[in-house]
Amino acid sequence: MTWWRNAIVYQIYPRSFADSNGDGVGDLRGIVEHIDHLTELGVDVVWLSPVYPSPHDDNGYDISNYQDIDPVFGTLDDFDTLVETLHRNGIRLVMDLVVNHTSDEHPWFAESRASRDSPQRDWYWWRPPRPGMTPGTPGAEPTNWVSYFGGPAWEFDEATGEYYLHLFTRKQPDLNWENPEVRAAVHDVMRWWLARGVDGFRMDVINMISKDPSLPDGQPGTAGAAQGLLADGRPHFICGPRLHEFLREMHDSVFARHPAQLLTVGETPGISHEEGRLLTDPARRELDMVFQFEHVTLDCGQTKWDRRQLDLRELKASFARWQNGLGDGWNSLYWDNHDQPRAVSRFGDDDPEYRERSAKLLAAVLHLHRGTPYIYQGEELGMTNVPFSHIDDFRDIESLNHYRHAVASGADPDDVLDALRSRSRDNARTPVQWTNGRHTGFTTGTPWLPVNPNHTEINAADQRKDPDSVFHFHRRLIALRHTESVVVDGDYTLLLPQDEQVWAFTRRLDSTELLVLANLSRDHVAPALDPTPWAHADTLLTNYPDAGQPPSPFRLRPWEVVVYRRVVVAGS
Ligand code: TEU
Repeated sequence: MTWWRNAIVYQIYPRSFADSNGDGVGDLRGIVEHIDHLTELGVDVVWLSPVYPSPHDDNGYDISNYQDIDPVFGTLDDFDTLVETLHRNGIRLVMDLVVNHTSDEHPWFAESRASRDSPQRDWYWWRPPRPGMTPGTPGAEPTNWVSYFGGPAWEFDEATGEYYLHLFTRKQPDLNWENPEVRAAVHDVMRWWLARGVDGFRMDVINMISKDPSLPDGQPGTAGAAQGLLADGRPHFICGPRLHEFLREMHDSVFARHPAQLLTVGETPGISHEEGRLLTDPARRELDMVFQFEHVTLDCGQTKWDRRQLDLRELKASFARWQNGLGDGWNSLYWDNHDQPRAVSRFGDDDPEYRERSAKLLAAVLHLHRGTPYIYQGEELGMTNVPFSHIDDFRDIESLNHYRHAVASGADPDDVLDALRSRSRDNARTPVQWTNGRHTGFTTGTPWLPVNPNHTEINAADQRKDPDSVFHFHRRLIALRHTESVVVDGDYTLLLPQDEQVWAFTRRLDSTELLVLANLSRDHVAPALDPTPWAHADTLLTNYPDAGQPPSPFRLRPWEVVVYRRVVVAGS
């Protein structure tokens, strides 16, 4: 069996994990110092967000050198120590590979922008202004595409009189994967890290590497009211014409030649489960799994800042579609990462009365689906969104740009702040809450982003001592995946798809069947399921202390989750 099928991955966003030298920014030695947190939890893999040299315009997702460590995080020696410490503790390490774009301070881009005749000009997407338009003025961009972080996706370069493409910030120019030299250079980088001992890659926006080379305009009117002349260019760069070819080539020239089995996970916004199947079918030799975004867009309108009430029926249907729609492919399972607001505040209930129960419920529901679960640092503690009060509290470029653009186009600043409070990526980026002490034990200096004031209530030190904590609940879920093959390989069936409060599903492998029942509300509910087959079932896991034998009829208390296991006898 492929090892990652029963593995649990823990994501570390190094800037916010643990600071060993008092400069207020987390670092590699900080991770080594907290290895016991990971081993006690029982995770199998760490995915490390970028630690490469970077101007940090987008917190390291803008890389200026692929083969070194940024001094703010440490040195290559520190990195080797981290790999060695993780491996000694039976934990693998997956690197973040950000190769849709580089930093504009990467030497490749410096060379490319030097002149129109540069031998590396074609490593990036350079285009002249729109004919008849004054270069550098609105509308003169080669296409009308909006950037993910607001404003046009093109930046005018005075010196050479052309624009370059940047789907993200202007300091993140897109590499031109049409050029075989670019692909070979990326493969070299990957081999270099593998030779250093890493166990795989999480590939940033990897489904954007192939663009339609004719670069057509986006459909006018598709980019959200605040964006003026701009439009949504995604149809021309999401899963573009050569994506599968590029991934197959990468697989053959990097992974197929590597002696150990690696883990590759592609970050793939905007894909359907059909595309997910193509990308992860092992026979096609592309990726092991992908991060899809369907479930984290269901509470969004045209953009993530337009909040929409989540309909539980849609969320369940989305999960079920992916569970059953991948054929021989494989799911990754996540609520949280460094780009998403905190799950307990978003899908759970972060009122102190329900916070712990709903954090446990969300964990149980996620981990008991079929796929590889990802835990984002702090999620195992039930960390919540942050009570930001002023725009100066934010650091994330996406949030700051959105505020600027929205307010400039007439939005009420209080409304914009309100949306930022619930959706900003900074919610996920406050320091991991280690203790109830000063700066939550994250740093002896001044943290780059202040800690959430609720660290006095929510912190690792308290939770590790409390067997009933969110932390220990995660530990039990992780152990369950390691010991119960039905969690890994069982068939999945969604029950009660129309229920607006209850999430119910079964997993079945041979004669073992699990029933997961979860109440995503503050009400007492009675799911309309026949309890008879479950009368003699064991209770495997629950977030209420006194849940015993299955009640008949089934009843669930506010935010209760319970997992039953039975042996199926023929005909039952
Ligand atoms: O994210 C890509 C992406 O499309 C989103 O997660 C995006 O950041 C989010 O929708 C914004 O609302 C990846 C990284 O995870 C992210 O941190 C980087 O900023 C981005 O790529 C650019 O490298």
